Amino acid sequence: MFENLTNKFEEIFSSLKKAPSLNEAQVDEGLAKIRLALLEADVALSVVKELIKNIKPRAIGQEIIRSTSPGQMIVKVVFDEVVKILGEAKSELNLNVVPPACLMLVGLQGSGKTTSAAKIAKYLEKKNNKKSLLVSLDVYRPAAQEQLNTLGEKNSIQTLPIVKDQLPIDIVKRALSAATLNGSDIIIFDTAGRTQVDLAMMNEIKEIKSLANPIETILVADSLTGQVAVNVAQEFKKAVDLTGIILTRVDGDGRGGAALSMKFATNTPIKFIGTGEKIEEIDIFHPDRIANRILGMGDVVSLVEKAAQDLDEEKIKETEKNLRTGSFSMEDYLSQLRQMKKMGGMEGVLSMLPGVSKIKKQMDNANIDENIIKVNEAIILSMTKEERLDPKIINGSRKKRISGGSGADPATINKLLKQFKMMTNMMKKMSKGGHEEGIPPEIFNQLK
Ligand SMILES: Nc1nc2c(ncn2[C@@H]2O[C@H](COP(=O)(O)OP(=O)(O)O)[C@@H](O)[C@H]2O)c(=O)[nH]1
Ligand SMILES: [Mg+2]
Repeated sequence: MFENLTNKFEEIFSSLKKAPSLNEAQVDEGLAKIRLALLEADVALSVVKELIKNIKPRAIGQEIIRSTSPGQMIVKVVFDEVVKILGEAKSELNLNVVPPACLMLVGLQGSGKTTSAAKIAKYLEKKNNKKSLLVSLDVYRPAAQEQLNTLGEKNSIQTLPIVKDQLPIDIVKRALSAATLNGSDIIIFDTAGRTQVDLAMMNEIKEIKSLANPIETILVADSLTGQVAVNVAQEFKKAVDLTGIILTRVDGDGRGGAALSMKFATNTPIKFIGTGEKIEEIDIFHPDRIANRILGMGDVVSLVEKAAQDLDEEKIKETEKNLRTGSFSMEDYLSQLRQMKKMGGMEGVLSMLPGVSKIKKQMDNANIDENIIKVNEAIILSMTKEERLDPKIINGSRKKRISGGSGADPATINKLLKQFKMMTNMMKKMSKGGHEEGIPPEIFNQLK
């Protein structure tokens, strides 16, 4: 997520931070680099201008140039201004209405409306204990209605049964009475999309909107399309007055242009981000956490929250302790691999750690993905207790036995042993000199 932009910010900040003092020309040079990085990330020009305009007077202010750690203070200024551009506070769904509260999702074809409809229903069930009814109004694309209903059934969310050849308006009427009858708190309308914004599409949305009277009209936009997503949002905003935006495919978006531009360019808050194809891969949009990620400071709060939600805290504490005391073994590695699997693999964990782009590259080279996690699990399970505690003793004949037990070839076992070594070295380094890796000690301690 946003790794291209993050890498550039890390570079710019690290050279600013190195300088013991900064003069105005150096600050200007840093700002020029920031400007370029933002433009290359496909951030809207109006947003880049606004950011630089707000950062500049603060960055060249006397308090910074004269301070003892000018680079550090500039980072803080940039962070503050990015948070402002992103919208300052998180923006929740408005459900403050006599039920059923209608939410209407609009957007281009393939932007992720259907997936997001199911994600939101699940999210509201988990977080707010609300029962949703999923309703597809996409009568144009073949099997679109079935797609939503299948998703609903798979995830135990109520869906409106499909009546063949019914028009969207009639489906809305049926949904409203069905929701009242079965006591749904929320109706989520998944509307049809087009490949581009057109008049017929807008007219249909307006008609549906005036009948369903939704409390939230939410645009689902694909962050991978960058400024196109922003332009689409502006058009929808004009035509149907959006109350919020869901930005999807943020998981694959290295640039972050849409995320950074959306709020400022459309004056509409991003309410959620989609971070994967799975039903639970949706997050509230927290401007401060996103700014942390973009600026390479890591989304530690989300990481900790996620850890608390998904993971076995005792196990983590034990692993952390072993890590610090240098007795980190294959057993710990195995438990860590399992925790990682729960958290959506390496990618999920690493993308949230601060200063992590360097490490992540190493990991990419080591080719760690979820499949490999499974294979590694099998290999470790085929080791004896002795071997797990002290992998150094694994010689040729032991390798052969492990290979037989796990089904993995010796080369894969070697790779795991090498990875393990690399990982323990890296962790030793991080636990000693976390600060050098870009992790402030107070944050690093939270992770322990
Ligand atoms: N990686 C990723 N894929 C997504 C996300 N949201 C949706 N998708 C995928 O995008 C494709 C189109 O989504 P769909 O909901 O059918 O789009 P719709 O045409 O707007 O209803 C599907 O393959 C989804 O799995 C997301 O946040 N991340
Ligand atoms: Mg759809």
